[in-house]
Amino acid sequence: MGLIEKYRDRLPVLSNTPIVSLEEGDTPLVELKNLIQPFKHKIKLYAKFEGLNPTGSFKDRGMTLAVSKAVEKGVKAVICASTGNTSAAAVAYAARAGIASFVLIPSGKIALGKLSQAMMHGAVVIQIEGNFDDGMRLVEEIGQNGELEIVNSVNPFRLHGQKTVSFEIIEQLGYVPDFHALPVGNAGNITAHWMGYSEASGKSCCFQESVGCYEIEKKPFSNDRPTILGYQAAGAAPFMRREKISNPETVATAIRIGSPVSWDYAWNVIRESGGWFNECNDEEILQTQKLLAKTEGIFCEPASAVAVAGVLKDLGNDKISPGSTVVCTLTGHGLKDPDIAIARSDKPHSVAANREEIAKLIKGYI
Ligand code: AN7
Repeated sequence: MGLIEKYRDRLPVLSNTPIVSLEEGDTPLVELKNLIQPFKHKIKLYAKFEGLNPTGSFKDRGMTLAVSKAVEKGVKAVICASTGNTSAAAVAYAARAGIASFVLIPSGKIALGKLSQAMMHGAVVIQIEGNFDDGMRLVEEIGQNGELEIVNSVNPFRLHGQKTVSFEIIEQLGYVPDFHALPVGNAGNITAHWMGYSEASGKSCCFQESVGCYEIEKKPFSNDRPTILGYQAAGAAPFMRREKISNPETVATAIRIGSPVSWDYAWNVIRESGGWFNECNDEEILQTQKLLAKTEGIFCEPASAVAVAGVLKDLGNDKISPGSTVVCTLTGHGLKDPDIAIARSDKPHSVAANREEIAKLIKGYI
Protein backbone atom coordinates (compact mmCIF):
# COMPACT_ATOMS: atom_id res chain seq x y z
CA MET A 1 0.00 0.00 0.00
CA GLY A 2 1.35 3.46 -0.85
CA LEU A 3 1.50 6.15 1.79
CA ILE A 4 -1.34 8.29 0.44
CA GLU A 5 -3.66 5.32 0.77
CA LYS A 6 -2.31 4.49 4.21
CA TYR A 7 -2.48 8.01 5.66
CA ARG A 8 -5.29 9.38 3.52
CA ASP A 9 -7.07 11.07 6.46
CA ARG A 10 -3.94 12.94 7.45
CA LEU A 11 -3.03 14.19 3.98
CA PRO A 12 -4.56 16.94 1.84
CA VAL A 13 -6.16 14.65 -0.76
CA LEU A 14 -9.69 14.79 -2.10
CA SER A 15 -11.88 11.83 -2.98
CA ASN A 16 -11.16 12.48 -6.66
CA THR A 17 -7.40 13.12 -6.37
CA PRO A 18 -5.73 10.73 -8.81
CA ILE A 19 -3.19 8.78 -6.76
CA VAL A 20 0.23 8.45 -8.38
CA SER A 21 2.13 5.92 -6.29
CA LEU A 22 5.01 3.47 -6.50
CA GLU A 23 4.11 1.92 -3.13
CA GLU A 24 6.56 4.17 -1.28
CA GLY A 25 7.01 4.37 2.48
CA ASP A 26 6.84 1.61 5.09
CA THR A 27 10.65 1.52 5.25
CA PRO A 28 12.55 -0.48 7.90
CA LEU A 29 13.52 0.94 11.28
CA VAL A 30 16.69 -0.95 12.18
CA GLU A 31 18.40 -0.90 15.56
CA LEU A 32 22.15 -0.21 15.25
CA LYS A 33 23.37 -2.38 18.10
CA ASN A 34 26.74 -3.31 16.61
CA LEU A 35 27.67 0.22 15.66
CA ILE A 36 26.93 1.69 19.07
CA GLN A 37 28.35 -1.20 21.11
CA PRO A 38 31.94 0.13 21.47
CA PHE A 39 30.75 3.54 22.68
CA LYS A 40 30.68 4.01 26.40
CA HIS A 41 27.50 6.09 26.23
CA LYS A 42 24.60 3.67 26.18
CA ILE A 43 21.76 4.78 23.95
CA LYS A 44 19.26 2.98 21.78
CA LEU A 45 20.16 3.99 18.24
CA TYR A 46 17.89 3.33 15.26
CA ALA A 47 18.13 3.97 11.53
CA LYS A 48 15.04 4.69 9.49
CA PHE A 49 16.33 3.43 6.16
CA GLU A 50 14.67 5.69 3.63
CA GLY A 51 17.05 4.45 0.94
CA LEU A 52 14.63 1.54 0.54
CA ASN A 53 11.96 3.68 -1.09
CA PRO A 54 11.18 2.97 -4.78
CA THR A 55 13.70 5.43 -6.24
CA GLY A 56 16.15 4.97 -3.38
CA SER A 57 15.50 8.03 -1.22
CA PHE A 58 13.00 9.74 1.09
CA LYS A 59 12.00 12.06 -1.75
CA ASP A 60 9.42 9.50 -2.90
CA ARG A 61 7.25 10.32 0.11
CA GLY A 62 6.89 13.91 -0.97
CA MET A 63 6.77 13.17 -4.66
CA THR A 64 3.80 10.79 -4.56
CA LEU A 65 1.70 13.63 -3.14
CA ALA A 66 3.22 16.49 -5.17
CA VAL A 67 2.74 14.65 -8.47
CA SER A 68 -0.74 13.42 -7.53
CA LYS A 69 -1.78 17.00 -6.76
CA ALA A 70 -0.15 18.25 -9.97
CA VAL A 71 -2.20 15.76 -11.98
CA GLU A 72 -5.34 16.72 -10.04
CA LYS A 73 -4.69 20.32 -11.05
CA GLY A 74 -4.27 19.30 -14.68
CA VAL A 75 -0.71 20.47 -15.28
CA LYS A 76 1.16 18.89 -18.17
CA ALA A 77 4.62 18.87 -16.66
CA VAL A 78 6.64 19.17 -13.49
CA ILE A 79 9.97 20.90 -12.95
CA CYS A 80 12.60 20.87 -10.21
CA ALA A 81 16.18 21.71 -9.40
CA SER A 82 18.07 18.94 -7.71
CA THR A 83 21.27 17.59 -6.26
CA GLY A 84 20.03 14.26 -7.62
CA ASN A 85 17.44 12.60 -5.42
CA THR A 86 14.57 15.01 -5.96
CA SER A 87 15.09 14.70 -9.70
CA ALA A 88 15.20 10.89 -9.52
CA ALA A 89 11.88 10.85 -7.69
CA ALA A 90 10.28 13.58 -9.82
CA VAL A 91 11.06 11.89 -13.13
CA ALA A 92 9.91 8.47 -11.94
CA TYR A 93 6.58 9.71 -10.56
CA ALA A 94 6.04 11.91 -13.63
CA ALA A 95 6.65 8.87 -15.84
CA ARG A 96 4.13 6.90 -13.79
CA ALA A 97 1.62 9.74 -14.15
CA GLY A 98 2.23 10.07 -17.88
CA ILE A 99 3.28 13.71 -17.70
CA ALA A 100 6.49 15.42 -18.80
CA SER A 101 9.29 16.42 -16.44
CA PHE A 102 12.17 18.88 -16.58
CA VAL A 103 15.07 18.67 -14.15
CA LEU A 104 17.92 21.12 -13.56
CA ILE A 105 21.03 19.53 -12.13
CA PRO A 106 24.48 20.94 -11.34
CA SER A 107 26.85 19.83 -14.06
CA GLY A 108 29.36 17.22 -12.84
CA LYS A 109 28.15 17.40 -9.24
CA ILE A 110 25.53 14.72 -8.97
CA ALA A 111 26.22 11.11 -8.08
CA LEU A 112 26.34 8.64 -10.95
CA GLY A 113 23.32 6.56 -9.90
CA LYS A 114 21.16 9.67 -9.64
CA LEU A 115 22.25 10.89 -13.07
CA SER A 116 21.32 7.49 -14.52
CA GLN A 117 17.88 7.77 -12.91
CA ALA A 118 17.27 11.23 -14.33
CA MET A 119 18.24 9.98 -17.80
CA MET A 120 16.32 6.69 -17.67
CA HIS A 121 12.72 7.82 -17.21
CA GLY A 122 12.30 10.03 -20.27
CA ALA A 123 12.72 13.39 -18.57
CA VAL A 124 14.30 16.45 -20.11
CA VAL A 125 17.59 16.65 -18.21
CA ILE A 126 19.18 20.09 -18.10
CA GLN A 127 22.70 20.30 -16.72
CA ILE A 128 23.54 23.81 -15.61
CA GLU A 129 26.93 25.43 -15.14
CA GLY A 130 26.08 26.30 -11.59
CA ASN A 131 25.14 24.70 -8.29
CA PHE A 132 21.83 23.62 -6.76
CA ASP A 133 21.11 27.10 -5.42
CA ASP A 134 21.43 28.57 -8.94
CA GLY A 135 19.11 25.86 -10.24
CA MET A 136 16.56 26.49 -7.50
CA ARG A 137 16.47 30.20 -8.26
CA LEU A 138 15.99 29.53 -11.98
CA VAL A 139 13.21 27.01 -11.35
CA GLU A 140 11.35 29.51 -9.16
CA GLU A 141 11.62 32.10 -11.93
CA ILE A 142 10.57 29.70 -14.69
CA GLY A 143 7.74 28.21 -12.61
CA GLN A 144 6.22 31.59 -11.84
CA ASN A 145 3.66 31.58 -14.66
CA GLY A 146 2.07 28.37 -13.38
CA GLU A 147 2.48 26.37 -16.57
CA LEU A 148 4.86 23.94 -14.90
CA GLU A 149 4.36 22.59 -11.39
CA ILE A 150 7.43 23.07 -9.19
CA VAL A 151 8.04 19.88 -7.22
CA ASN A 152 10.88 21.10 -5.01
CA SER A 153 10.05 21.35 -1.32
CA VAL A 154 8.71 24.90 -1.79
CA ASN A 155 5.70 22.87 -2.89
CA PRO A 156 3.78 22.28 0.38
CA PHE A 157 2.55 18.88 -0.76
CA ARG A 158 6.14 17.63 -0.68
CA LEU A 159 6.31 18.40 3.04
CA HIS A 160 2.94 16.83 3.75
CA GLY A 161 4.06 13.61 2.06
CA GLN A 162 7.40 13.59 3.86
CA LYS A 163 5.84 14.13 7.29
CA THR A 164 4.56 10.54 7.15
CA VAL A 165 8.03 9.29 8.07
CA SER A 166 7.41 10.50 11.63
CA PHE A 167 4.07 8.67 11.79
CA GLU A 168 5.78 5.43 10.76
CA ILE A 169 8.57 5.81 13.32
CA ILE A 170 6.10 6.23 16.17
CA GLU A 171 4.17 3.18 14.95
CA GLN A 172 7.31 1.07 14.55
CA LEU A 173 8.91 2.02 17.87
CA GLY A 174 5.64 2.08 19.78
CA TYR A 175 6.71 5.36 21.35
CA VAL A 176 8.22 8.74 20.43
CA PRO A 177 12.04 8.81 20.34
CA ASP A 178 13.89 11.27 22.58
CA PHE A 179 16.00 12.57 19.72
CA HIS A 180 15.61 12.55 15.96
CA ALA A 181 18.70 13.26 13.85
CA LEU A 182 18.80 13.98 10.14
CA PRO A 183 20.95 15.58 7.46
CA VAL A 184 19.97 19.11 6.44
CA GLY A 185 20.37 20.47 2.91
CA ASN A 186 17.50 22.49 1.54
CA ALA A 187 15.82 21.96 4.94
CA GLY A 188 12.51 20.59 3.66
CA ASN A 189 12.88 17.26 5.40
CA ILE A 190 13.65 18.64 8.86
CA THR A 191 10.53 20.79 8.50
CA ALA A 192 8.46 17.80 7.36
CA HIS A 193 9.66 15.60 10.23
CA TRP A 194 8.62 18.24 12.74
CA MET A 195 5.24 18.66 11.06
CA GLY A 196 4.73 14.91 11.33
CA TYR A 197 5.70 14.66 14.99
CA SER A 198 3.62 17.73 15.80
CA GLU A 199 0.52 16.44 14.03
CA ALA A 200 0.92 13.00 15.59
CA SER A 201 0.99 14.49 19.08
CA GLY A 202 -1.80 16.97 18.44
CA LYS A 203 0.55 19.91 19.02
CA SER A 204 0.71 22.85 16.70
CA CYS A 205 3.99 23.97 15.21
CA CYS A 206 4.62 27.49 14.09
CA PHE A 207 4.62 26.88 10.34
CA GLN A 208 1.80 24.37 10.07
CA GLU A 209 -0.61 26.94 8.68
CA SER A 210 1.83 28.47 6.24
CA VAL A 211 2.70 25.16 4.59
CA GLY A 212 -0.95 24.66 3.82
CA CYS A 213 -4.10 24.93 5.87
CA TYR A 214 -6.09 21.87 4.97
CA GLU A 215 -8.97 20.03 6.53
CA ILE A 216 -7.08 16.98 7.70
CA GLU A 217 -7.44 14.53 10.54
CA LYS A 218 -5.98 16.02 13.71
CA LYS A 219 -6.66 13.24 16.22
CA PRO A 220 -3.39 12.66 18.12
CA PHE A 221 -1.87 9.19 18.43
CA SER A 222 1.26 10.08 20.38
CA ASN A 223 1.94 12.25 23.39
CA ASP A 224 5.21 13.98 22.75
CA ARG A 225 7.75 15.23 20.22
CA PRO A 226 11.47 14.47 19.98
CA THR A 227 14.32 16.94 20.13
CA ILE A 228 15.42 17.50 16.53
CA LEU A 229 19.11 17.42 15.59
CA GLY A 230 20.08 18.82 12.19
CA TYR A 231 23.47 17.85 10.81
CA GLN A 232 25.32 19.49 7.94
CA ALA A 233 28.51 18.86 5.99
CA ALA A 234 31.18 21.29 7.17
CA GLY A 235 31.74 22.78 3.70
CA ALA A 236 28.01 23.29 3.17
CA ALA A 237 26.79 24.37 6.60
CA PRO A 238 24.88 27.65 6.30
CA PHE A 239 22.93 26.89 9.49
CA MET A 240 26.18 26.61 11.44
CA ARG A 241 27.48 29.83 9.91
CA ARG A 242 24.10 31.46 10.62
CA GLU A 243 24.03 32.81 7.09
CA LYS A 244 23.52 31.50 3.60
CA ILE A 245 26.75 30.72 1.76
CA SER A 246 27.56 31.05 -1.93
CA ASN A 247 30.08 28.27 -2.55
CA PRO A 248 29.01 25.11 -0.73
CA GLU A 249 31.39 22.19 -1.18
CA THR A 250 31.24 18.63 0.15
CA VAL A 251 31.74 15.05 -0.93
CA ALA A 252 28.10 14.52 0.15
CA THR A 253 26.78 16.08 -3.05
CA ALA A 254 23.14 15.53 -2.02
CA ILE A 255 23.50 18.27 0.59
CA ARG A 256 25.83 20.58 -1.34
CA ILE A 257 23.43 23.46 -0.72
CA GLY A 258 24.27 26.95 0.52
CA SER A 259 20.95 28.74 0.39
CA PRO A 260 18.26 26.49 1.89
CA VAL A 261 14.71 27.32 0.84
CA SER A 262 13.20 26.32 4.22
CA TRP A 263 15.64 28.49 6.19
CA ASP A 264 13.13 30.04 8.59
CA TYR A 265 11.18 26.82 9.06
CA ALA A 266 14.33 24.93 10.04
CA TRP A 267 15.30 27.54 12.65
CA ASN A 268 11.80 27.28 14.06
CA VAL A 269 12.10 23.50 14.30
CA ILE A 270 15.32 23.82 16.27
CA ARG A 271 13.83 26.44 18.56
CA GLU A 272 10.52 24.68 19.15
CA SER A 273 12.05 21.25 19.70
CA GLY A 274 14.94 22.47 21.85
CA GLY A 275 17.35 20.93 19.36
CA TRP A 276 20.51 22.07 17.65
CA PHE A 277 22.57 22.01 14.46
CA ASN A 278 26.06 20.61 14.19
CA GLU A 279 28.46 19.81 11.37
CA CYS A 280 30.76 16.98 10.32
CA ASN A 281 33.64 17.15 7.88
CA ASP A 282 33.89 14.98 4.79
CA GLU A 283 36.27 12.52 6.42
CA GLU A 284 33.93 11.99 9.38
CA ILE A 285 31.02 11.52 6.99
CA LEU A 286 32.79 8.91 4.87
CA GLN A 287 34.14 7.04 7.90
CA THR A 288 30.64 6.80 9.32
CA GLN A 289 29.24 5.66 5.97
CA LYS A 290 31.82 2.86 6.01
CA LEU A 291 31.11 2.05 9.67
CA LEU A 292 27.40 1.56 8.93
CA ALA A 293 28.26 -0.68 5.99
CA LYS A 294 30.84 -2.77 7.86
CA THR A 295 29.16 -3.15 11.24
CA GLU A 296 25.47 -3.16 10.34
CA GLY A 297 25.20 -4.20 6.69
CA ILE A 298 23.55 -0.90 5.85
CA PHE A 299 24.76 0.92 2.74
CA CYS A 300 23.59 4.52 2.72
CA GLU A 301 24.84 7.45 0.71
CA PRO A 302 27.32 9.94 2.22
CA ALA A 303 24.72 12.63 2.94
CA SER A 304 22.71 10.15 5.00
CA ALA A 305 25.73 9.15 7.08
CA VAL A 306 25.95 12.75 8.33
CA ALA A 307 23.06 12.04 10.69
CA VAL A 308 24.87 9.14 12.37
CA ALA A 309 28.23 10.93 12.33
CA GLY A 310 26.61 13.89 14.04
CA VAL A 311 25.00 11.75 16.73
CA LEU A 312 28.33 10.03 17.47
CA LYS A 313 29.96 13.45 17.75
CA ASP A 314 27.31 14.81 20.11
CA LEU A 315 27.43 11.63 22.19
CA GLY A 316 31.10 12.39 22.71
CA ASN A 317 30.18 15.95 23.69
CA ASP A 318 27.73 14.59 26.29
CA LYS A 319 24.93 16.47 24.57
CA ILE A 320 22.83 13.31 24.20
CA SER A 321 22.05 11.73 27.53
CA PRO A 322 22.59 8.01 28.25
CA GLY A 323 19.48 5.87 28.03
CA SER A 324 18.01 7.99 25.23
CA THR A 325 16.35 6.58 22.15
CA VAL A 326 17.77 8.24 19.05
CA VAL A 327 16.44 7.76 15.53
CA CYS A 328 18.53 8.75 12.49
CA THR A 329 16.94 9.14 9.09
CA LEU A 330 19.16 7.48 6.49
CA THR A 331 17.85 9.51 3.60
CA GLY A 332 19.28 7.72 0.56
CA HIS A 333 20.75 4.42 -0.64
CA GLY A 334 24.50 3.92 -1.04
CA LEU A 335 24.05 2.57 -4.57
CA LYS A 336 23.22 6.11 -5.62
CA ASP A 337 26.91 6.98 -5.41
CA PRO A 338 29.03 3.98 -6.49
CA ASP A 339 32.08 6.15 -7.24
CA ILE A 340 32.48 7.06 -3.58
CA ALA A 341 32.01 3.49 -2.39
CA ILE A 342 34.64 2.17 -4.77
CA ALA A 343 37.10 4.97 -4.04
CA ARG A 344 36.78 4.38 -0.28
CA SER A 345 37.08 0.58 -0.27
CA ASP A 346 39.92 -1.92 -0.66
CA LYS A 347 40.55 -2.87 -4.26
CA PRO A 348 39.34 -6.34 -5.26
CA HIS A 349 42.09 -9.01 -5.45
CA SER A 350 42.98 -10.02 -8.98
CA VAL A 351 43.88 -13.70 -9.17
CA ALA A 352 43.85 -16.46 -11.74
CA ALA A 353 40.77 -18.69 -11.89
CA ASN A 354 42.70 -21.22 -9.88
CA ARG A 355 41.59 -23.04 -6.75
CA GLU A 356 45.01 -23.10 -5.02
CA GLU A 357 45.59 -19.42 -5.51
CA ILE A 358 42.19 -18.56 -4.08
CA ALA A 359 42.64 -20.95 -1.15
CA LYS A 360 45.99 -19.31 -0.37
CA LEU A 361 44.37 -15.88 -0.42
CA ILE A 362 41.57 -17.00 1.94
CA LYS A 363 44.13 -18.48 4.35
CA GLY A 364 45.66 -15.07 4.75
CA TYR A 365 42.38 -13.85 6.27
CA ILE A 366 41.25 -16.66 8.60
C1 AN7 B 1 20.20 11.81 0.52
O1 AN7 B 1 17.67 16.00 -4.29
O2 AN7 B 1 17.91 18.65 -2.13
O3 AN7 B 1 17.19 19.18 3.82
O4 AN7 B 1 17.67 18.11 -4.75
O5 AN7 B 1 19.23 13.78 -1.23
O6 AN7 B 1 15.14 18.22 2.75
O7 AN7 B 1 16.99 19.14 1.36
C2 AN7 B 1 18.42 16.40 -1.68
C3 AN7 B 1 18.50 16.46 -0.34
C4 AN7 B 1 19.49 14.64 2.72
C5 AN7 B 1 18.64 16.92 2.49
N1 AN7 B 1 19.86 13.45 2.26
O8 AN7 B 1 17.26 17.03 2.63
C6 AN7 B 1 17.78 17.17 -3.94
C7 AN7 B 1 18.03 17.50 -2.53
C8 AN7 B 1 19.78 13.16 0.95
C9 AN7 B 1 19.30 14.11 0.05
C10 AN7 B 1 19.01 15.62 1.88
C11 AN7 B 1 18.93 15.38 0.52
P1 AN7 B 1 16.59 18.47 2.65
